[in-house]
Amino acid sequence: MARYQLHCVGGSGNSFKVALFLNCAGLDWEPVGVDLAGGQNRDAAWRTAANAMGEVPVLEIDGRRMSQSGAILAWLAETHGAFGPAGAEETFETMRWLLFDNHKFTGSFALHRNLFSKASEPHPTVLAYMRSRVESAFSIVDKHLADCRFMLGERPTIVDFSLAGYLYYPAEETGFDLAAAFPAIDAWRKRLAALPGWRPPYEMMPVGNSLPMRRQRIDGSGGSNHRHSDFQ
Ligand SMILES: N[C@@H](CCC(=O)N[C@@H](CS)C(=O)NCC(=O)O)C(=O)O
Repeated sequence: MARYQLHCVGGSGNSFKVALFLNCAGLDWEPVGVDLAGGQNRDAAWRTAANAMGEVPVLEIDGRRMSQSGAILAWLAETHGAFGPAGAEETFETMRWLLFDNHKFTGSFALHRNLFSKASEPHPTVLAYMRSRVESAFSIVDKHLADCRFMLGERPTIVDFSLAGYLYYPAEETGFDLAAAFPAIDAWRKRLAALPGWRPPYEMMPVGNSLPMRRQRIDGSGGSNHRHSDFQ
């Protein structure tokens, strides 16, 4: 058994954030699939054993199970002395961006993706509202990245892993052509993808089941979570 178990599903960008750290830091880990589509995370026993918040990712080591990708990333950086902030100023900046990511950047993008490609009948007004939230948050990060290689400067940190969690899923899932709309984000995600250990999310976590895309349900092709990213 690997040292770390990451309870996750391939379609979970929040899980991918943690997988990125584990793989880029060269740690001994394995993905453990969670059946979100089948409601495993709503099961009382799973919540008691794995995460009372009912979410993935959950990182397990020596019987300890941790949730919330931002908290896990901070713990991993501290524990392994890798990809963490250096000094008080960067520690503050790290917290600042992790909160922005969870609330606005990933928060809006992941919800828009669910509505865009998975909800049965997304209301056009709601979809347009979520799209505008994404555009607002992404414009802020795009502007920030126009002047630096990584979010905190010259080297990659957990801030990059957190913000990049959903940026390698195909446009047919997310509804965004990132290369066309946000050139600085596109250039930065390519720099991250060049790091040793980087692999696309469905390759890194070929496990579990998330809700199938609307089209797959209509086609009857089910909820396989073993798709490919179109990012190169
Ligand atoms: N802020 C949390 C968000 C976790 C989250 O939203 N996980 C999703 C998958 S990406 C989930 O488990 N959703 C299941 C549900 O809400 O029922 C984190 O960063 O870990």
